[in-house]
Amino acid sequence: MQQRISVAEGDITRLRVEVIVNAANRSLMGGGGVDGAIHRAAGPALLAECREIRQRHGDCPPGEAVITGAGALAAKAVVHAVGPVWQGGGKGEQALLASAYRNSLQLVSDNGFHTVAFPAISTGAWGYPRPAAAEIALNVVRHFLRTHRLPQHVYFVCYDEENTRLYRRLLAQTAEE
Ligand code: AR6
Repeated sequence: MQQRISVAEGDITRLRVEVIVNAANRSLMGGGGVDGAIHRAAGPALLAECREIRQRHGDCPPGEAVITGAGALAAKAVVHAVGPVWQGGGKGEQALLASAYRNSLQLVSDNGFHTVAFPAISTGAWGYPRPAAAEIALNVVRHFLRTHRLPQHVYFVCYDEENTRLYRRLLAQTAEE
């Protein structure tokens, strides 16, 4: 199991994987942070696809995810996952964050993709405490990999050293359990 999860540091748009997960908002119309970086690198085709999905299905609520092509990115697809805004922990944030990861993995699996990269959803502009978010991300991914053939490899992409250390430590700790 261990070899199916990796931690990488840097810009998620540069990673060579089949699917890149975006930390989107319910409008799917782009934004700052990793969302901005992905839309900038993917170009207008990605936004056009998101707009079409929104016109057909409306907003994407927290905990949900949708899949599109990847525009100019080297990846084959982008999963736009909407995490919760952190409001102190009493508004179902844990379940919503877990659901955002789970639904993203399900889309990757259903579409036959082997490799996927996640950013640390909700931990930037939306203020989710990093250690708690990392623990949820890792638990959901581990459970999903145990019960599904695909994806074969999941990358957690950290944008800074602090988060990289956090994920590496957690990965090592839980591997021993
Ligand atoms: N590659 C990997 N990780 C990144 C990158 C990158 N290029 N850029 C930032 N991060 P955030 P959220 C990290 O704020 O908290 C947007 O405006 C960042 O350091 O991107 O889910 C959306 O449109 C942090 O650890 O997403 C929404 O409105 C993590 O990605 C809102 O922000 C997530 O930070 C979503 O907020």
